[in-house]
Amino acid sequence: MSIHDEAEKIRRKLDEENSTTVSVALFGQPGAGKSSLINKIVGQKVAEVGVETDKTVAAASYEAKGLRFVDLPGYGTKNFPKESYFQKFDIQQFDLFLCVTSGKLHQADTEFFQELARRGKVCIFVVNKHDELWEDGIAIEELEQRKINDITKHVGQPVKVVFTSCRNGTGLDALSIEIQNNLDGAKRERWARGAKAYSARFLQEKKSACEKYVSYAAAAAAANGINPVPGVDVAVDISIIMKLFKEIRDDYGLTDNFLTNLKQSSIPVVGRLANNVVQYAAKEGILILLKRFAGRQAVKTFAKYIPFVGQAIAASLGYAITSNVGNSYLSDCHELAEEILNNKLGE
Ligand SMILES: Nc1nc2c(ncn2[C@@H]2O[C@H](COP(=O)(O)OP(=O)(O)O)[C@@H](O)[C@H]2O)c(=O)[nH]1
Ligand SMILES: [Mg+2]
Repeated sequence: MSIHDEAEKIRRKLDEENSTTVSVALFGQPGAGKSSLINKIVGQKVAEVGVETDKTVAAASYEAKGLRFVDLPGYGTKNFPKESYFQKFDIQQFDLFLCVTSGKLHQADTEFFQELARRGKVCIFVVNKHDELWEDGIAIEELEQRKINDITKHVGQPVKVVFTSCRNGTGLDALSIEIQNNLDGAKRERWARGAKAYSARFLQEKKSACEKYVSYAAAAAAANGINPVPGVDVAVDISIIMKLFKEIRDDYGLTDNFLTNLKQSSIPVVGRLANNVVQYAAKEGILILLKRFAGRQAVKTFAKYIPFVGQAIAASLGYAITSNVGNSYLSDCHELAEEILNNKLGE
């Protein structure tokens, strides 16, 4: 394939990647914690907590970082009769469902679940407010088992149950991993990139997914290069790199405000990494990185990505430099996120 064809292909691939979304629908009784969970999963306050969406006409929809969450209104209510519910909310389109409960499972939730199961849809049961699960003299494991038994009895089949607490963070990592395990291909990677990491393991998944995305963007930046970058003997599209860097920051939850605070951290490594992440975000910073990697003798090649980016592009100097630049930025963001996790630094 010629470099021209490969360039066209990689641009399409990048567009495709950018338009991949994971859509998750949540249902369950008002007050169970659906909005709180959405916010915890994306690591951003996108949904308003403590407001009932049951009475509204439309399902509340939130989108962030390629993840779409829809808070479904009550099933089989006066406003939303069962007969028209699946069509009205286009239930077939969702990748996955979360049945969120905190107290007892309601009849409407059971019925909705059974309809989903009939249509082969994946539904995870989330028992939220785990922090409130307590009874004098009864072990937590026993209380959890009772919940599981109660759900199994209602729905009439074994189902996946995850216990969570938005208050103390219990189970948020397990939930995110369970969701990811029920997705495939590009959606799996989208999830790893967009969802907030609550463990080192998930951070690692995030990094792998970002690495692949870096290879696409770097290839597109190399293929799109029109004007040579001053001081660097190669033509690359800096705007693509700038956009890539912003996406990496978003994927790691590194907002401008958060970074400003982190720069002042009393932990030296945090301050240094936050400084890098901010400095290299600007065009001048990207030029510094480009020059740094262009000057290197041995440029690392990323053999495992050749099938994705194409032979000719992968062999080009532009790609070697842009992928090094992208991975260097990714490394800084990743290390910073590890420090944030280890030191429990919140925004
Ligand atoms: N103790 C406790 N309270 C929670 C938890 N999750 C949500 N809440 C509270 O439960 C109430 C309802 O939460 P919300 O997310 O609005 O529920 P929704 O109606 O299902 O969207 C709010 O006051 C939340 O602060 C949790 O894990 N533990
Ligand atoms: Mg809500």
